[in-house]
Amino acid sequence: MATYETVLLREEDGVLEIRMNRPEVLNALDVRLKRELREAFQGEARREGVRVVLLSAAGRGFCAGQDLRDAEAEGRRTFGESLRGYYHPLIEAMLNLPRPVVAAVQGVAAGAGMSLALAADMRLLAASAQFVAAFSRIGLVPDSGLSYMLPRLVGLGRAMEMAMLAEPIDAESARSLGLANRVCADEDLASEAWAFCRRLADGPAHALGLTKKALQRGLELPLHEALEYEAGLQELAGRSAEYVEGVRAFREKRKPTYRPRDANGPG
Ligand code: LHQ
Repeated sequence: MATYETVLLREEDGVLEIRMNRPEVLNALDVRLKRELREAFQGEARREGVRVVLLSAAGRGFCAGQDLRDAEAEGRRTFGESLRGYYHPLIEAMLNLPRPVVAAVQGVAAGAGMSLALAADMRLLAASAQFVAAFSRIGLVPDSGLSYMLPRLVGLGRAMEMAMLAEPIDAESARSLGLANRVCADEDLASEAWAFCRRLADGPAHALGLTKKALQRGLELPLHEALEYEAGLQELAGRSAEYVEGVRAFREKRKPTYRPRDANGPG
């Protein structure tokens, strides 16, 4: 497994945890952290054996967005170049990964840090979690996919308010808005997140990858095309060892085992 300076990796039971590790600045995204996150999602997350990815953060905050002090290391790069060089490949790697990505969020997720959390397929929040679409506070516009993901998750009117007023959204409000799948006590976040990810990793990995695609495309396509797209994916899923195992387990009245037992097993 690769080793990085500002990203910690841990892999267990098919779950790869990608942990941002600049707690002293609330995991603000400097060039190195951006590069390492991008590499981890483009490389490590795609390795065989990884069934689920957990994005987490060290310290009291999830991510304070772009490191506003990192201008020097960014050199003469424009905002557009920084976005295209680092943020876009990272966000695309997360959304295009054919595996579930779960974010475990404690404390603040601001600006591009909020975008990162929203690019995960599901979010588990600690009670301390706060989303702040901080861009407008410093005279910027939503970026790193926020304008794409936020209205899809909460609807246009609420997304407008969040992006324009940039008020902090606490964990309970986030849950009622559809931004959180679960909320738990801060001290339980790591164990809850691992238990959640292990459950996903026990599932049919190939089918879950296709499920991610189906739901993403379902938001984009007209009904007829969405139905056709589903049918195409079902043709694939229906030919898999996972389906054979799922139906066999149903008939035998036992829980299916989707994790590969050997190189030829399902998964
Ligand atoms: C930070 C940061 C930070 C550096 C806290 N940078 N050090 C923009 C530009 C270019 C291209 C791409 O995209 C973007 C998108 C964006 O992400 S724009 C939004 C950027 N982020 C922000 O505007 C948030 C700035 N931070 C804050 O407003 C506060 O720090 C929040 C509300 C996040 C947390 O407040 P507190 O809990 O009171 O913590 P704090 O402010 O004391 O921060 C702790 C430390 O972290 C502190 O360091 P220090 O050495 O003074 O103790 C902060 O300076 C540092 N820090 N955010 N983005």
